[in-house]
Amino acid sequence: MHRDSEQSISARLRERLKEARRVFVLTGAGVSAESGVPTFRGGGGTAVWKGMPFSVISSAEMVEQDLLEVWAWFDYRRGIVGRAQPNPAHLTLARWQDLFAEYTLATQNIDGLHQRSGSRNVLELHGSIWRARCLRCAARKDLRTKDTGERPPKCPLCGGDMRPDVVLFGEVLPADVFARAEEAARQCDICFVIGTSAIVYPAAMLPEMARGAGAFLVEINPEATPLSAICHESLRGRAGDLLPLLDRFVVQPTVGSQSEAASETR
Ligand code: BV8
Ligand code: ZN
Repeated sequence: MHRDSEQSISARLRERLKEARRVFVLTGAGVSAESGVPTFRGGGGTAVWKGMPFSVISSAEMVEQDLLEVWAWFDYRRGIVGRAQPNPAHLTLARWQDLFAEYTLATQNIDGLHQRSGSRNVLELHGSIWRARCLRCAARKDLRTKDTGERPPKCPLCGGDMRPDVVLFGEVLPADVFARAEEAARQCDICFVIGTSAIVYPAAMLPEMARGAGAFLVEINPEATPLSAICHESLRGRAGDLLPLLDRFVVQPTVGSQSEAASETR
Protein backbone atom coordinates (compact mmCIF):
# COMPACT_ATOMS: atom_id res chain seq x y z
CA MET A 1 0.00 0.00 0.00
CA HIS A 2 2.86 2.35 0.94
CA ARG A 3 4.69 1.44 -2.25
CA ASP A 4 1.63 2.40 -4.34
CA SER A 5 1.25 5.76 -2.66
CA GLU A 6 4.98 6.44 -3.01
CA GLN A 7 4.55 5.94 -6.74
CA SER A 8 2.18 8.93 -6.75
CA ILE A 9 5.21 11.19 -6.13
CA SER A 10 6.88 11.85 -9.48
CA ALA A 11 10.55 11.09 -10.11
CA ARG A 12 11.04 14.78 -10.90
CA LEU A 13 9.70 15.88 -7.51
CA ARG A 14 11.74 13.23 -5.66
CA GLU A 15 14.87 14.51 -7.37
CA ARG A 16 14.04 18.15 -6.51
CA LEU A 17 13.43 17.21 -2.88
CA LYS A 18 16.72 15.37 -2.69
CA GLU A 19 18.66 18.33 -4.07
CA ALA A 20 16.78 21.19 -2.41
CA ARG A 21 18.78 23.47 -0.13
CA ARG A 22 16.42 26.41 0.25
CA VAL A 23 12.78 25.61 0.93
CA PHE A 24 9.91 28.04 1.36
CA VAL A 25 6.49 26.88 2.59
CA LEU A 26 3.23 28.86 2.58
CA THR A 27 0.36 27.30 4.50
CA GLY A 28 -3.33 28.11 4.83
CA ALA A 29 -6.38 26.88 6.68
CA GLY A 30 -6.32 23.47 4.94
CA VAL A 31 -3.21 22.47 6.91
CA SER A 32 -5.24 22.66 10.13
CA ALA A 33 -8.41 21.08 8.68
CA GLU A 34 -7.38 17.60 9.82
CA SER A 35 -6.94 18.98 13.33
CA GLY A 36 -10.63 19.86 13.31
CA VAL A 37 -10.26 23.60 12.61
CA PRO A 38 -12.85 24.59 9.97
CA THR A 39 -11.53 26.22 6.79
CA PHE A 40 -12.98 29.48 5.49
CA ARG A 41 -13.57 28.38 1.92
CA GLY A 42 -13.37 25.18 -0.06
CA GLY A 43 -15.91 22.43 -0.64
CA GLY A 44 -18.18 25.08 -2.13
CA GLY A 45 -18.93 26.94 1.14
CA THR A 46 -17.68 29.94 3.13
CA ALA A 47 -17.59 30.59 6.88
CA VAL A 48 -20.45 32.61 8.34
CA TRP A 49 -20.92 34.12 11.84
CA LYS A 50 -24.50 35.02 12.83
CA GLY A 51 -25.43 35.45 9.19
CA MET A 52 -22.36 37.57 8.35
CA PRO A 53 -19.79 36.29 5.85
CA PHE A 54 -16.43 36.13 7.61
CA SER A 55 -15.04 38.81 5.29
CA VAL A 56 -17.50 41.18 7.02
CA ILE A 57 -17.05 40.07 10.65
CA SER A 58 -13.25 39.80 10.13
CA SER A 59 -12.90 43.31 8.75
CA ALA A 60 -11.35 46.58 9.87
CA GLU A 61 -14.79 48.25 9.63
CA MET A 62 -16.31 45.76 12.11
CA VAL A 63 -13.66 46.59 14.75
CA GLU A 64 -14.91 50.18 14.60
CA GLN A 65 -18.61 49.31 14.43
CA ASP A 66 -18.92 46.43 16.88
CA LEU A 67 -15.77 45.44 18.76
CA LEU A 68 -17.68 43.17 21.18
CA GLU A 69 -19.08 41.10 18.30
CA VAL A 70 -15.58 40.79 16.84
CA TRP A 71 -14.41 39.46 20.22
CA ALA A 72 -17.35 37.02 20.35
CA TRP A 73 -16.32 35.64 16.92
CA PHE A 74 -12.68 35.27 17.89
CA ASP A 75 -13.50 33.82 21.33
CA TYR A 76 -15.64 31.19 19.60
CA ARG A 77 -12.78 30.32 17.24
CA ARG A 78 -10.21 30.32 20.05
CA GLY A 79 -12.34 27.72 21.79
CA ILE A 80 -12.10 25.42 18.74
CA VAL A 81 -8.40 26.05 18.16
CA GLY A 82 -7.59 25.62 21.86
CA ARG A 83 -8.94 22.05 21.77
CA ALA A 84 -7.20 21.18 18.47
CA GLN A 85 -3.98 19.19 18.28
CA PRO A 86 -1.29 19.46 15.57
CA ASN A 87 -1.68 16.83 12.85
CA PRO A 88 0.91 14.94 10.74
CA ALA A 89 1.13 17.89 8.31
CA HIS A 90 2.21 20.30 11.07
CA LEU A 91 4.60 17.69 12.47
CA THR A 92 6.26 17.00 9.11
CA LEU A 93 6.74 20.71 8.44
CA ALA A 94 8.33 21.11 11.89
CA ARG A 95 10.67 18.20 11.18
CA TRP A 96 11.81 19.74 7.89
CA GLN A 97 13.25 22.82 9.60
CA ASP A 98 16.26 20.73 10.62
CA LEU A 99 16.69 18.92 7.30
CA PHE A 100 17.20 21.75 4.81
CA ALA A 101 20.04 24.27 4.79
CA GLU A 102 17.53 27.13 4.67
CA TYR A 103 13.90 26.71 5.58
CA THR A 104 11.16 29.31 5.95
CA LEU A 105 7.62 28.56 7.02
CA ALA A 106 5.10 31.35 6.43
CA THR A 107 1.49 30.84 7.42
CA GLN A 108 -1.78 32.66 6.88
CA ASN A 109 -3.14 30.75 9.87
CA ILE A 110 -3.65 32.48 13.17
CA ASP A 111 -4.18 29.29 15.21
CA GLY A 112 -0.60 28.76 16.48
CA LEU A 113 -0.63 25.04 15.60
CA HIS A 114 2.67 25.22 13.68
CA GLN A 115 4.41 26.52 16.80
CA ARG A 116 2.63 23.93 18.97
CA SER A 117 4.08 21.19 16.74
CA GLY A 118 7.60 22.53 17.28
CA SER A 119 8.13 24.89 14.34
CA ARG A 120 10.45 27.78 15.19
CA ASN A 121 10.54 31.24 13.59
CA VAL A 122 7.13 30.87 11.96
CA LEU A 123 6.22 33.93 9.90
CA GLU A 124 2.64 34.70 10.93
CA LEU A 125 1.42 36.80 8.02
CA HIS A 126 -2.04 37.37 9.49
CA GLY A 127 -1.15 37.61 13.19
CA SER A 128 -2.28 35.35 16.03
CA ILE A 129 -5.58 34.52 17.66
CA TRP A 130 -3.63 34.15 20.92
CA ARG A 131 -2.72 37.84 21.18
CA ALA A 132 -4.63 41.08 21.81
CA ARG A 133 -3.41 44.51 20.69
CA CYS A 134 -4.22 47.90 22.18
CA LEU A 135 -6.23 50.18 19.90
CA ARG A 136 -4.59 53.22 21.52
CA CYS A 137 -0.89 52.36 22.07
CA ALA A 138 -0.48 49.04 20.16
CA ALA A 139 0.81 47.18 23.26
CA ARG A 140 0.23 43.44 23.07
CA LYS A 141 -1.10 40.93 25.55
CA ASP A 142 -0.76 37.12 25.51
CA LEU A 143 -4.25 35.65 25.74
CA ARG A 144 -2.98 32.20 26.73
CA THR A 145 -1.59 33.45 30.00
CA LYS A 146 -3.03 36.91 30.66
CA ASP A 147 -6.68 36.80 29.59
CA THR A 148 -8.94 37.96 32.44
CA GLY A 149 -12.07 37.30 30.37
CA GLU A 150 -12.96 41.01 30.25
CA ARG A 151 -14.34 42.09 26.83
CA PRO A 152 -12.91 44.06 25.27
CA PRO A 153 -9.71 43.39 27.21
CA LYS A 154 -8.02 46.45 28.69
CA CYS A 155 -4.47 47.42 27.86
CA PRO A 156 -2.04 46.70 30.73
CA LEU A 157 -0.07 49.85 29.83
CA CYS A 158 -2.63 52.57 29.06
CA GLY A 159 -6.01 51.05 29.96
CA GLY A 160 -7.28 51.39 26.36
CA ASP A 161 -9.56 48.88 24.64
CA MET A 162 -7.80 45.98 22.97
CA ARG A 163 -8.65 44.09 19.77
CA PRO A 164 -7.51 40.70 18.43
CA ASP A 165 -3.93 40.99 17.07
CA VAL A 166 -4.86 39.61 13.65
CA VAL A 167 -4.78 41.15 10.18
CA LEU A 168 -8.35 41.74 9.08
CA PHE A 169 -9.62 42.45 5.58
CA GLY A 170 -8.69 45.96 4.56
CA GLU A 171 -5.67 46.02 6.90
CA VAL A 172 -2.01 46.01 6.02
CA LEU A 173 0.13 42.97 6.87
CA PRO A 174 3.06 43.47 9.29
CA ALA A 175 5.68 44.88 6.91
CA ASP A 176 8.72 43.20 8.47
CA VAL A 177 7.07 39.77 8.49
CA PHE A 178 5.95 40.05 4.88
CA ALA A 179 9.39 41.32 3.81
CA ARG A 180 11.07 38.27 5.36
CA ALA A 181 8.60 35.95 3.64
CA GLU A 182 9.13 37.71 0.32
CA GLU A 183 12.90 37.41 0.57
CA ALA A 184 12.70 33.69 1.33
CA ALA A 185 10.19 33.16 -1.50
CA ARG A 186 12.44 34.90 -4.00
CA GLN A 187 15.47 32.84 -2.97
CA CYS A 188 14.10 29.34 -2.58
CA ASP A 189 14.71 26.25 -4.74
CA ILE A 190 11.32 24.73 -3.91
CA CYS A 191 8.15 26.49 -2.82
CA PHE A 192 5.34 24.43 -1.24
CA VAL A 193 1.85 25.93 -1.17
CA ILE A 194 -0.21 23.87 1.22
CA GLY A 195 -3.90 24.00 2.11
CA THR A 196 -4.66 27.47 0.85
CA SER A 197 -7.28 28.63 -1.62
CA ALA A 198 -4.64 31.20 -2.67
CA ILE A 199 -7.10 34.00 -3.24
CA VAL A 200 -6.26 36.31 -0.34
CA TYR A 201 -3.66 38.93 -1.22
CA PRO A 202 -0.89 39.81 -0.65
CA ALA A 203 -0.11 36.31 0.80
CA ALA A 204 -1.07 34.68 -2.52
CA MET A 205 1.64 36.74 -4.24
CA LEU A 206 4.40 34.84 -2.43
CA PRO A 207 4.23 31.63 -4.52
CA GLU A 208 3.95 33.77 -7.66
CA MET A 209 7.13 35.59 -6.62
CA ALA A 210 8.90 32.28 -5.95
CA ARG A 211 7.87 30.93 -9.34
CA GLY A 212 8.95 34.16 -11.04
CA ALA A 213 12.37 33.86 -9.42
CA GLY A 214 12.83 30.31 -10.74
CA ALA A 215 11.59 28.09 -7.89
CA PHE A 216 9.96 24.71 -8.39
CA LEU A 217 6.36 25.21 -7.26
CA VAL A 218 4.44 22.41 -5.54
CA GLU A 219 0.82 22.67 -4.42
CA ILE A 220 -0.83 20.32 -1.92
CA ASN A 221 -4.59 20.66 -1.90
CA PRO A 222 -7.56 18.34 -2.57
CA GLU A 223 -9.00 21.07 -4.84
CA ALA A 224 -7.60 23.11 -7.71
CA THR A 225 -6.79 26.78 -6.98
CA PRO A 226 -5.90 29.80 -9.11
CA LEU A 227 -2.25 28.86 -8.52
CA SER A 228 -2.62 25.34 -9.95
CA ALA A 229 -2.03 26.64 -13.47
CA ILE A 230 1.49 27.85 -12.63
CA CYS A 231 2.49 24.95 -10.34
CA HIS A 232 5.05 22.41 -11.54
CA GLU A 233 3.29 19.78 -9.44
CA SER A 234 -0.22 19.81 -7.97
CA LEU A 235 -0.64 17.00 -5.46
CA ARG A 236 -4.35 16.40 -5.01
CA GLY A 237 -4.99 15.13 -1.53
CA ARG A 238 -4.86 15.92 2.16
CA ALA A 239 -1.80 17.59 3.65
CA GLY A 240 -1.77 15.13 6.56
CA ASP A 241 -1.45 12.22 4.11
CA LEU A 242 0.83 13.76 1.50
CA LEU A 243 3.43 15.50 3.65
CA PRO A 244 4.47 12.34 5.55
CA LEU A 245 4.68 10.64 2.15
CA LEU A 246 6.95 13.36 0.74
CA ASP A 247 9.00 13.21 3.92
CA ARG A 248 10.30 9.79 2.87
CA PHE A 249 12.13 11.44 -0.02
CA VAL A 250 13.80 14.14 2.03
CA VAL A 251 17.44 13.29 2.56
CA GLN A 252 18.88 13.58 6.06
CA PRO A 253 22.51 14.42 5.24
CA THR A 254 24.24 14.63 8.61
CA VAL A 255 22.36 12.01 10.61
CA GLY A 256 22.26 9.59 7.64
CA SER A 257 25.97 9.75 6.83
CA GLN A 258 26.95 9.47 10.51
CA SER A 259 24.89 6.36 11.11
CA GLU A 260 26.15 4.81 7.87
CA ALA A 261 29.73 5.47 8.94
CA ALA A 262 28.98 3.99 12.37
CA SER A 263 27.47 0.83 10.90
CA GLU A 264 30.48 0.39 8.59
CA THR A 265 32.93 0.42 11.48
CA ARG A 266 30.89 -2.07 13.45
C1 BV8 B 1 -4.47 44.28 2.15
C2 BV8 B 1 -7.41 36.79 9.43
C3 BV8 B 1 -3.61 46.44 1.62
C4 BV8 B 1 -8.40 37.00 10.44
C5 BV8 B 1 -7.78 36.91 7.07
C6 BV8 B 1 -10.38 42.65 -4.55
C7 BV8 B 1 -11.57 43.06 -3.93
C8 BV8 B 1 -11.61 43.32 -2.57
C9 BV8 B 1 -10.50 43.20 -1.81
C10 BV8 B 1 -9.34 42.79 -2.42
C11 BV8 B 1 -9.28 42.53 -3.77
N1 BV8 B 1 -8.02 42.15 -4.06
C12 BV8 B 1 -7.30 42.14 -2.96
C13 BV8 B 1 -8.10 42.55 -1.94
C14 BV8 B 1 -7.71 42.73 -0.58
C15 BV8 B 1 -7.97 41.56 0.35
C16 BV8 B 1 -8.13 40.26 -0.43
O1 BV8 B 1 -7.18 39.60 -0.77
N2 BV8 B 1 -9.36 39.88 -0.68
C17 BV8 B 1 -9.63 38.69 -1.51
C18 BV8 B 1 -10.55 37.75 -0.74
C19 BV8 B 1 -10.20 39.16 -2.80
N3 BV8 B 1 -6.80 41.52 1.17
C20 BV8 B 1 -6.67 42.26 2.25
O2 BV8 B 1 -7.56 43.01 2.66
C21 BV8 B 1 -5.34 42.19 2.94
N4 BV8 B 1 -4.80 43.45 3.16
O3 BV8 B 1 -4.65 43.99 1.00
O4 BV8 B 1 -3.86 45.43 2.59
C22 BV8 B 1 -4.70 47.44 1.66
C23 BV8 B 1 -5.19 47.93 2.85
C24 BV8 B 1 -6.19 48.89 2.84
C25 BV8 B 1 -6.70 49.34 1.64
C26 BV8 B 1 -6.19 48.83 0.46
C27 BV8 B 1 -5.17 47.87 0.47
C28 BV8 B 1 -5.49 41.53 4.29
C29 BV8 B 1 -5.91 40.11 4.15
C30 BV8 B 1 -5.97 39.44 5.50
C31 BV8 B 1 -7.25 38.75 5.65
N5 BV8 B 1 -7.23 38.04 6.90
N6 BV8 B 1 -8.10 36.48 8.22
C32 BV8 B 1 -9.36 35.87 10.51
O5 BV8 B 1 -8.95 34.73 10.40
O6 BV8 B 1 -10.53 36.16 10.79
S1 BV8 B 1 -8.26 36.08 5.68
C33 BV8 B 1 -8.59 34.45 5.77
O7 BV8 B 1 -8.18 34.02 4.50
C34 BV8 B 1 -7.92 33.45 6.63
O8 BV8 B 1 -7.70 33.88 7.93
C35 BV8 B 1 -6.65 33.09 5.97
O9 BV8 B 1 -5.61 33.76 6.62
C36 BV8 B 1 -6.84 33.64 4.57
C37 BV8 B 1 -6.58 32.69 3.50
O10 BV8 B 1 -7.45 31.60 3.57
P1 BV8 B 1 -6.86 30.17 3.37
O11 BV8 B 1 -5.87 29.96 4.44
O12 BV8 B 1 -6.42 30.02 1.98
O13 BV8 B 1 -8.09 29.24 3.70
P2 BV8 B 1 -9.35 28.88 2.81
O14 BV8 B 1 -10.41 28.44 3.74
O15 BV8 B 1 -9.66 29.95 1.86
O16 BV8 B 1 -8.89 27.64 1.95
C38 BV8 B 1 -8.65 26.39 2.53
C39 BV8 B 1 -8.03 25.53 1.47
O17 BV8 B 1 -7.60 24.33 2.08
C40 BV8 B 1 -8.99 25.14 0.35
O18 BV8 B 1 -8.34 25.37 -0.89
C41 BV8 B 1 -9.22 23.64 0.56
O19 BV8 B 1 -9.42 22.93 -0.66
C42 BV8 B 1 -7.95 23.24 1.24
N7 BV8 B 1 -8.03 22.06 2.11
C43 BV8 B 1 -9.08 21.58 2.82
N8 BV8 B 1 -8.72 20.49 3.51
C44 BV8 B 1 -7.42 20.26 3.25
C45 BV8 B 1 -6.98 21.25 2.36
N9 BV8 B 1 -5.72 21.28 1.88
C46 BV8 B 1 -4.86 20.33 2.32
N10 BV8 B 1 -5.23 19.35 3.20
C47 BV8 B 1 -6.49 19.28 3.68
N11 BV8 B 1 -6.82 18.32 4.57
ZN1 ZN C 1 -2.46 50.71 25.38
